[in-house]
Amino acid sequence: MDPRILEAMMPDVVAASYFARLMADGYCIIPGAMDPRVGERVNCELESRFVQTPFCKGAFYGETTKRFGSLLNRSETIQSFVLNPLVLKLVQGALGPHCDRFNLNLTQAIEIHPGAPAQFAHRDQAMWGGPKGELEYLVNVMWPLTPFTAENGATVLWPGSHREQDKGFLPVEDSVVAAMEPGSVLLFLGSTLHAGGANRSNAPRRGILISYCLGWLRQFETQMLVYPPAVARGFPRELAELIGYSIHRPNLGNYEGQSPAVLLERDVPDFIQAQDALTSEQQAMIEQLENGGIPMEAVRNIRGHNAQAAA
Ligand SMILES: O=C(O)CCC(=O)C(=O)O
Repeated sequence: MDPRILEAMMPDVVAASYFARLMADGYCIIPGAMDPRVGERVNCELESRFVQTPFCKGAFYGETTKRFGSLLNRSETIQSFVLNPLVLKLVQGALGPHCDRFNLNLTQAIEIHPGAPAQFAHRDQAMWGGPKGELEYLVNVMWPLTPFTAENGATVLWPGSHREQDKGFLPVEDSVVAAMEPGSVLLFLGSTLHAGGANRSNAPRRGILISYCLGWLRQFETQMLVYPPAVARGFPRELAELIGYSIHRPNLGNYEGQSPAVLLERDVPDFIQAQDALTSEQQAMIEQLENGGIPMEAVRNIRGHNAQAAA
């Protein structure tokens, strides 16, 4: 059966099954997640940018690869990748327990050219200096625009490496190749060791990488500069919120004490009323306090400070 029909019939069962694989192996591939014609359209929309973009500089990106970001500025069709409901459900499952909301971390087109060597194996969560192994920071989503094969540089992953954070390198023999066709999608955790593969074929490998991170982290690609209010105003609300036009409770990322979504309104008022955006637990605590219910120590961390710092 067409995977998209199965998903339409039993969305929760399908999501639960892929989520279990993602968390057990550190990655999962969903065949037939998107009509491949959507990918073909994106490929055409990005064609001239692929051609005109210079090769990257530096050993990590790889000097026989091309990359460019800001994809929502370059193709309206990309919105259907970024907002894919099944993907968002899996991302919510992985990141939801560690944040009030998750954000778009980057959109990046990657073209690996013939002759490119394999990339250094790495974990994308290395960008952030917090503790590793206790929480997931990021989910990566790779949508192939050309077939991904072992010969042409398909992403290589180390299954289970998200449980071995102390190991920077693992034997190549333990890796798997994410071979897939356009229309399929690969999801992998920010804690999973992976790399772009070597391209030993005679044609470039193209893919679109979209990643989502915890809503309280600095994003890899500075989304609100890439999509300033004049641009984000034209996006669906859900997309604008993912970019960062939203509050991460309590009160993080505000503009004049309100959600930066206020900047998407046609007339932004000169005087803006600062407004609490608290978690439901904090709100309940305050209500209890107002009703004379609980001692002051219990609300010391109301701004997200720890109790000692706030004392
Ligand atoms: O192109 C790929 O398959 C993976 C790229 C990657 O892991 C990266 O650039 O961080």
